[in-house]
Amino acid sequence: MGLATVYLGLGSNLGDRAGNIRDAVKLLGAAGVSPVRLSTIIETDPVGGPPQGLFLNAVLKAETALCPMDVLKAGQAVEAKLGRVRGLKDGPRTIDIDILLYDEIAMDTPQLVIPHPRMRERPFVMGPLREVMGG
Ligand code: PH2
Ligand code: MG
Ligand code: MG
Repeated sequence: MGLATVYLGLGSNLGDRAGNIRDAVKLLGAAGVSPVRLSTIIETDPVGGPPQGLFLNAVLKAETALCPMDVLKAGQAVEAKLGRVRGLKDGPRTIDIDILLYDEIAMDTPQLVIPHPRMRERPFVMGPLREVMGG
Protein backbone atom coordinates (compact mmCIF):
# COMPACT_ATOMS: atom_id res chain seq x y z
CA MET A 1 0.00 0.00 0.00
CA GLY A 2 1.16 3.51 -0.75
CA LEU A 3 1.20 6.49 1.50
CA ALA A 4 -1.97 7.90 3.02
CA THR A 5 -2.89 11.57 2.78
CA VAL A 6 -3.76 13.12 6.11
CA TYR A 7 -5.03 16.62 6.90
CA LEU A 8 -4.12 18.02 10.32
CA GLY A 9 -5.56 21.08 12.05
CA LEU A 10 -2.94 23.11 13.90
CA GLY A 11 -3.74 25.75 16.52
CA SER A 12 -1.75 27.80 19.03
CA ASN A 13 -2.60 30.65 21.38
CA LEU A 14 0.28 30.55 23.86
CA GLY A 15 3.92 31.60 23.54
CA ASP A 16 5.50 32.04 20.11
CA ARG A 17 2.38 30.99 18.22
CA ALA A 18 3.81 31.03 14.70
CA GLY A 19 7.01 29.37 15.92
CA ASN A 20 4.96 26.64 17.59
CA ILE A 21 3.12 25.92 14.34
CA ARG A 22 6.34 25.83 12.33
CA ASP A 23 8.05 23.63 14.93
CA ALA A 24 5.08 21.25 14.92
CA VAL A 25 5.34 20.87 11.14
CA LYS A 26 9.05 20.04 11.41
CA LEU A 27 8.59 17.60 14.28
CA LEU A 28 5.69 15.86 12.53
CA GLY A 29 7.94 15.37 9.52
CA ALA A 30 10.62 13.81 11.73
CA ALA A 31 7.94 11.51 13.20
CA GLY A 32 6.86 10.11 9.81
CA VAL A 33 4.07 12.54 8.94
CA SER A 34 5.70 14.27 5.98
CA PRO A 35 4.50 17.80 5.16
CA VAL A 36 3.10 18.29 1.65
CA ARG A 37 1.48 21.70 1.98
CA LEU A 38 0.88 24.12 4.86
CA SER A 39 -2.01 26.56 4.55
CA THR A 40 -1.77 30.26 5.23
CA ILE A 41 -1.53 30.81 8.99
CA ILE A 42 -4.56 32.85 10.06
CA GLU A 43 -5.36 34.69 13.31
CA THR A 44 -8.75 33.72 14.73
CA ASP A 45 -10.97 34.54 17.68
CA PRO A 46 -11.19 31.74 20.23
CA VAL A 47 -14.28 29.56 19.83
CA GLY A 48 -15.58 28.03 23.07
CA GLY A 49 -13.58 27.42 26.21
CA PRO A 50 -12.65 30.04 28.80
CA PRO A 51 -11.75 33.64 27.89
CA GLN A 52 -8.38 33.34 26.16
CA GLY A 53 -6.08 34.94 23.63
CA LEU A 54 -6.35 34.91 19.85
CA PHE A 55 -5.29 31.75 18.03
CA LEU A 56 -3.11 31.21 15.05
CA ASN A 57 -4.58 28.37 12.98
CA ALA A 58 -3.42 26.47 9.94
CA VAL A 59 -4.06 23.17 8.19
CA LEU A 60 -1.26 20.84 7.13
CA LYS A 61 -1.61 18.37 4.27
CA ALA A 62 0.81 15.49 4.86
CA GLU A 63 1.70 12.02 3.63
CA THR A 64 2.32 9.11 5.93
CA ALA A 65 2.81 5.37 6.16
CA LEU A 66 1.46 5.47 9.73
CA CYS A 67 -2.01 4.18 10.58
CA PRO A 68 -4.50 6.71 12.03
CA MET A 69 -3.82 5.72 15.67
CA ASP A 70 -0.09 6.14 15.13
CA VAL A 71 -0.65 9.55 13.55
CA LEU A 72 -2.64 10.45 16.67
CA LYS A 73 0.21 9.25 18.89
CA ALA A 74 2.78 11.15 16.79
CA GLY A 75 0.70 14.32 17.11
CA GLN A 76 0.35 13.89 20.86
CA ALA A 77 4.12 13.34 21.19
CA VAL A 78 4.76 16.56 19.25
CA GLU A 79 2.22 18.42 21.45
CA ALA A 80 4.08 17.17 24.55
CA LYS A 81 7.47 18.07 23.10
CA LEU A 82 6.28 21.64 22.45
CA GLY A 83 5.24 21.96 26.07
CA ARG A 84 1.51 21.40 25.88
CA VAL A 85 -0.05 21.06 29.30
CA ARG A 86 -3.55 19.61 29.48
CA GLY A 87 -5.75 22.02 31.42
CA LEU A 88 -9.26 23.34 30.91
CA LYS A 89 -11.24 21.84 28.05
CA ASP A 90 -10.74 24.03 24.96
CA GLY A 91 -8.41 26.23 27.03
CA PRO A 92 -5.20 27.97 25.93
CA ARG A 93 -2.50 25.74 24.41
CA THR A 94 0.99 26.06 22.95
CA ILE A 95 -0.03 23.68 20.18
CA ASP A 96 -3.06 21.58 19.29
CA ILE A 97 -2.77 18.99 16.53
CA ASP A 98 -6.07 17.49 15.37
CA ILE A 99 -6.56 14.84 12.71
CA LEU A 100 -9.21 16.20 10.35
CA LEU A 101 -9.18 13.66 7.50
CA TYR A 102 -7.23 10.49 6.73
CA ASP A 103 -7.70 9.32 3.15
CA GLU A 104 -11.34 8.30 2.81
CA ILE A 105 -11.41 6.66 6.22
CA ALA A 106 -14.32 7.03 8.64
CA MET A 107 -13.74 5.67 12.14
CA ASP A 108 -15.29 6.21 15.54
CA THR A 109 -13.43 4.89 18.57
CA PRO A 110 -13.16 6.31 22.10
CA GLN A 111 -9.61 7.50 21.24
CA LEU A 112 -10.15 8.87 17.77
CA VAL A 113 -12.99 9.99 15.52
CA ILE A 114 -12.31 10.66 11.82
CA PRO A 115 -13.43 12.88 10.12
CA HIS A 116 -12.99 15.31 13.01
CA PRO A 117 -16.53 15.63 14.42
CA ARG A 118 -16.51 19.42 14.83
CA MET A 119 -14.49 20.54 11.81
CA ARG A 120 -17.47 21.48 9.62
CA GLU A 121 -18.72 24.06 12.11
CA ARG A 122 -15.27 25.66 12.51
CA PRO A 123 -14.35 28.37 9.99
CA PHE A 124 -10.78 28.38 11.38
CA VAL A 125 -10.53 24.80 10.09
CA MET A 126 -12.61 24.85 6.91
CA GLY A 127 -10.98 27.94 5.33
CA PRO A 128 -7.40 26.64 5.58
CA LEU A 129 -8.57 23.09 4.73
CA ARG A 130 -10.14 24.28 1.48
CA GLU A 131 -6.90 26.08 0.65
CA VAL A 132 -4.64 23.02 1.00
CA MET A 133 -7.18 20.67 -0.65
CA GLY A 134 -6.93 22.96 -3.66
CA GLY A 135 -10.67 23.74 -3.68
N1 PH2 B 1 -9.45 25.08 19.20
C1 PH2 B 1 -10.30 24.66 20.12
C2 PH2 B 1 -11.33 25.50 20.69
N2 PH2 B 1 -11.40 26.79 20.12
N3 PH2 B 1 -10.69 28.44 18.63
C3 PH2 B 1 -9.87 28.83 17.64
N4 PH2 B 1 -10.01 30.04 17.12
N5 PH2 B 1 -8.88 28.02 17.16
C4 PH2 B 1 -8.70 26.77 17.66
O1 PH2 B 1 -7.79 26.04 17.20
C5 PH2 B 1 -9.56 26.31 18.69
C6 PH2 B 1 -10.56 27.20 19.16
C7 PH2 B 1 -10.24 23.28 20.62
O2 PH2 B 1 -9.26 22.55 20.07
MG1 MG C 1 -8.68 21.04 18.65
MG1 MG D 1 -6.81 18.42 19.96
